[in-house]
Amino acid sequence: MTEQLDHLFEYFGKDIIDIAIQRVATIPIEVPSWGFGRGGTRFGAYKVGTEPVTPGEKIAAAGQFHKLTGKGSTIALHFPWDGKNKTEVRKLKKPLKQAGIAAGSINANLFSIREKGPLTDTIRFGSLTHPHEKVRDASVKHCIDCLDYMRLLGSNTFVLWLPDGTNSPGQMSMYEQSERLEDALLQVSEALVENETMLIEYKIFEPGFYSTAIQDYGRSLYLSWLAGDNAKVLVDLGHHPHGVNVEQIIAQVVRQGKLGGFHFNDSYYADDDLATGSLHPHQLFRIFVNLIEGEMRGYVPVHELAFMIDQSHNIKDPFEELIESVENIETAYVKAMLVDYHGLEGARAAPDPTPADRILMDAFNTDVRPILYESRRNHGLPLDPLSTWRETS
Ligand code: AFD
Ligand code: MN
Ligand code: MN
Repeated sequence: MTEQLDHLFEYFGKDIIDIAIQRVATIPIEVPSWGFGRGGTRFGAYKVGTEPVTPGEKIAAAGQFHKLTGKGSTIALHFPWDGKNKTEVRKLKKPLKQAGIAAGSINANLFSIREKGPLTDTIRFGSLTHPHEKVRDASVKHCIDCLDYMRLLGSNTFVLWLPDGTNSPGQMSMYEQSERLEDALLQVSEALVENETMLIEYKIFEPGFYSTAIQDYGRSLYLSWLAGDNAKVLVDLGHHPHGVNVEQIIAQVVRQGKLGGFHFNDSYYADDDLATGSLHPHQLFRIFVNLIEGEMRGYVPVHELAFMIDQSHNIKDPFEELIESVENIETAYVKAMLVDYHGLEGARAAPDPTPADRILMDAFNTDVRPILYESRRNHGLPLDPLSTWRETS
């Protein structure tokens, strides 16, 4: 292994490799409470009985995950799944402390039917864009309650993914859908104070199969400008139509100072929520290349973005699939750090795309495992977290 590392020192330069070893260890990657449970399809959730169920169990699992991988020092929470009121939310502090992790992004849930109040099954017609004012008001209130939970738990990131949409052209005026959304969103953004961030997620479809209220990055970006400095765009990798160039979206949003973070996952068809990097590792690499280029150009530093894994684990063990995802993210990030950006700039300026692409592939084709092992060794982590987990659990 030392030999392989020496070879990398020689080929890329010791400085570059040392930075990669250090930065891959410190890039924060958040895990979601819901990702430790087993997800389902509309045909069923095939639970095997070993999955954590209560919020406390999920937080404990996240603590183990953090000890094994060094990632997941914060956990994304989802309300009311992880707590229905302040008393329940306050109760999360103890398991978080015991697990040695902190609360990360706070996710509003505007798609689950509540036991009491206006958010009955009528939310199939929308939440912030519902035709009835009292449902819109209750939905805004839920978001504002989430801001209270965020402060209670010491977090400063609120995530809004809006399930609102329609299933047929007659269902709702698209003008009214837009107006209601903007009115409601402004009420939420006005409740934010300095250093608090609202990340606005977009998604092309589902559960609405005809229109979605925040359907693409253009809408999300416009809303984030409307909502002010606290609002930014959240890119969930599974939320685009086929063939969309996600890294180009990234460069454009970064240039506007509006990229807030990511929900990582991979997909073959749509929002499949499969393991990040399991299908499109080169896309993940290109995304990191664009983030690093943005940082080099003086835009947002990569480590200031919110990186979260948002996946639904239906077949594989959720804990193991999260480890796999973290390793794929680390791998893509390290490969992107090995790109000869100076050489790339020269080849692009020439312009000579052939060597430019060779520079990218040279980094992408490098076996970066010695770098990952070294960074884990430096932090007292198991070199192969998945094998260690299988041996010890
Ligand atoms: C759904 C959405 C979206 C969101 C997540 C948590 O597709 O990705 O982030 O729920 O609310 O999967
Ligand atoms: Mn998401
Ligand atoms: Mn999704």
